[in-house]
Amino acid sequence: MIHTHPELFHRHENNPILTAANWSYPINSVFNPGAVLLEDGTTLLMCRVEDRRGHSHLCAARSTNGIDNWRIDSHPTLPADPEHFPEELWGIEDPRITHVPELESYAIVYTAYTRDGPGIALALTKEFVTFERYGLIMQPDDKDGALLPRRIDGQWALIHRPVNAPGAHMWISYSPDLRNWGNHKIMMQARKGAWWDANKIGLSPPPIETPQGWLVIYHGVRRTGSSSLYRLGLALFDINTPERCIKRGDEWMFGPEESYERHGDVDDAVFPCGYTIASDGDSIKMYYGAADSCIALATSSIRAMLEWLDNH
Ligand code: BMA
Repeated sequence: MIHTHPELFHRHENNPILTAANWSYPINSVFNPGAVLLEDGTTLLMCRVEDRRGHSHLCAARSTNGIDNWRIDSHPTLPADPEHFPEELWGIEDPRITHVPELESYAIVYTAYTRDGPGIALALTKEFVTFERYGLIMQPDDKDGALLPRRIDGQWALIHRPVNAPGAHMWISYSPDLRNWGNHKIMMQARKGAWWDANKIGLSPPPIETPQGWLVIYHGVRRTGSSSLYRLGLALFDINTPERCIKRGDEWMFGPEESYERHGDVDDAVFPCGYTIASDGDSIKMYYGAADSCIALATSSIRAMLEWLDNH
C-alpha cells in the first residue's frame, strides 16, 4: 500500500501473524492480545479467543522471536469462571498485562462481560499457568483497564474507562491493596465534534514508562453513518501524577488501512492490548487485534513516538 502520510508504526510483512486457523481447537476468532517479554526472552501473548458461542476466553501463545513459530496452548489458558465469578457470565476479553516487580507477578487486567455490561477484573500470575483471581475490581460499565507497574505515592494505580451518558473518558483510580479503589480522577477526555477521538476514547496497551513521562497509546472511536472507526493516538502523562496530561497528539497515528484491518467480524478496527520492548529499551513491537478477527504486528521505536508527539 502507498501511504500519503509518514508511517510511525510499520506493519510486519507476515501480517496477520495469528488467525483462528492456528488454533488446535475450534474457535471463531482471535484478537486483542496482551503481551509480555518473559525473562528468558520468550514473547507471550495472552490472546482473546472468541469461541463459537460468541463468548471469549484467554489463551497463551509463545514465540522465541515474537513473530512466528507460535506455540499455542491446546486449551483455554484462562477461561471465564462464571461459577465462582458470576460477573464472567458472558466471557472475558481484552487483557492488559503489567509486570509488577513488588508482587513478583504479572497483573492481568481484563474485561469481564457481566449480565449488566463489561466490568474490570484482575488476576495475578507468575508463569501464565496458574492464576490468582481477584474478580471484579470496577463495576460495569467499565473497560480498557491496566495497572501501573509500581505504586504512586504508596498507592496502586489503575487506568480505566467508565462509560457515562455524556461520553467515555479515561480515568485513573488508586488503591492500597488492589481490591478497594478510590481517589478517582479523570485522566483524559474524549474530544467533541468532528475529531477522530470524539465522544469515546480508552487506553489501549498499558502505559510505557519513559524519562519524559508515561507514554500512552489510546484508541478513539469515530462513529460514522454506517459503523465505527477504531484508530490510535498518543499522549504523555506526568510520571509522579499520572492523571496530569503533558502532551496529546492531534492526529491519529495508526488506523485501519490493510484489508485484514478493514474487513472482519467488526470492520475498521485496530485494537492493541500489548507490546514488547527490546533489550535496547527503544524498539517496540505492538500486537493488535485487526477487525476483531485476527492478530497483527507493527513495529516502531519509543524515541520516534516521543518525537511524533512533539511534532503533532
Ligand atoms: C471495543 C472493545 C474491543 C473491540 C472493539 C471493536 O469496544 O469491545 O474488544 O475490539 O470494540 O469491536
